[in-house]
Formats: sequence, C-alpha cells, structure tokens
Amino acid sequence: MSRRTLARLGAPAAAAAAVTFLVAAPASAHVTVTPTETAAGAYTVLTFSNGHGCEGSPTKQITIQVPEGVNTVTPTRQPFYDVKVTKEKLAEPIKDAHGNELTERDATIVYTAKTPLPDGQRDAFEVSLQLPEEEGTLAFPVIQTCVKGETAWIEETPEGATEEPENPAPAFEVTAASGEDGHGHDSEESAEKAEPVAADVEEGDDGNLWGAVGAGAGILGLIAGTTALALGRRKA
Ligand SMILES: [Cu+2]
Repeated sequence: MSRRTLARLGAPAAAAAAVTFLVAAPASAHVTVTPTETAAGAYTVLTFSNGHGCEGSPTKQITIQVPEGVNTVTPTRQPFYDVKVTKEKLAEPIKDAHGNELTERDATIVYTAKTPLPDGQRDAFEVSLQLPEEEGTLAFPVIQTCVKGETAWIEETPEGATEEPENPAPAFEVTAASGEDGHGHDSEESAEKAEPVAADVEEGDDGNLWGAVGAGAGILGLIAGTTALALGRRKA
C-alpha cells in the first residue's frame, strides 16, 4: 500500500477514532459504575470498576462513599480484597422498606487489596442496594488509594457539560419509578392509602433528616467535606 493510500485511509479512521474516544473514554477509563436497574425505589446491583492505577502505581484500596438516599448496601464478596462496610449514626432513627427501624446507615464500602492491583488491569466491585425513591443524579464518590499516591474520584459533572471533569465521581441517573417493585410507591397518593405511617415519614421528615446525614458524612474525613456534600445528591 502506498503512503498516499494510507494517508487517505488514515484521515477518516482517525476521525472515527476521535469520536469513539469522546464517547467511550468515560466508560472505559476512570472509575465507573454500571447499574442493573435505575428505576427509583428499585433494587439494583451496581458494578464499580477501575481502569487504571494512580499514574502507573498499583491500586491497594478502593473506598466508595454511599450517597444520601441509600441506607443499606450489600457488597458481593471479592476474593482479591477484604471488604468492609463502615457505618454512621443517623440523627434520628428511620424506618426501612420493611418497617424495621434503622439507627445507623452504611457510610462507606472499603475494599483493601490482598495484593495491589497492577496498573493496566481492572477489577470490578459489585454492590447490591435499593435506589432512592426520588429521580435524579446519584453519585458515588470514590477514593482510589495506590502504593504511591491516590486519586479522588469526587468531581461532579455539571448538567449539560460537554467535557467531564478530570476525576469525575462515578454516577448515573435514577429514573422514574416503574411501579412494579413491591417496596416502591407508584405515587404519593397510593402510598398514603396503603402505608400512611411510612408515607408520613417519607414526606415529612426526610428532607431535614437527610440534610443532617449529609452533614454527618463530612466527619468521614475521607473526602473533602464540601465536595462530598455537593456530590452526595443532585436532583435532576
Ligand atoms: Cu481514567
């Protein structure tokens, strides 16, 4: 093949590659999250994955912050890591979907590698949880700790932004409730009829309560307080 032919073939290929890069980069690199379900109130399994180390340094720990609106998480066992869920006290007890009283919530999930994950290899971390009852962006700030240095994946991607920040927090959109989930509520009206007590808790005290929980998250000291708060939950 002549140089000319190559050049002619090269231009469209390069353009295509550039487009692919723009579309695919956020999902293939970085720390990402992929949900099996996105409907408000639904049970979902999130898969977090990290695509590389910290500027070449192997990863030894991944800490995922549980955002407000999610109280309980169940991580899948991960043979290469010790998995720990840290808790924090709720300002006031709340009732979960089964009517059980909760006095604390799950605050972070910490994966500590038995052997550091080499740069250039990926790992995946599955977490089962119930999505919040409200639609909107749900972000899970992540701290990636490496043998040398760390990367804080905590930046918010502004709505309508054409470029994402350098270290975006993995996030996805919680969509409208499907109405199929036994624990969800199709509408506030039906919730009021079916479960007056639960509806009262959700509509009345929730806002203030979650504000307090968000403030509590600052004590974690893992993530800069203001960023964590801003990221915790953003309504669409
Ligand atoms: Cu990346």
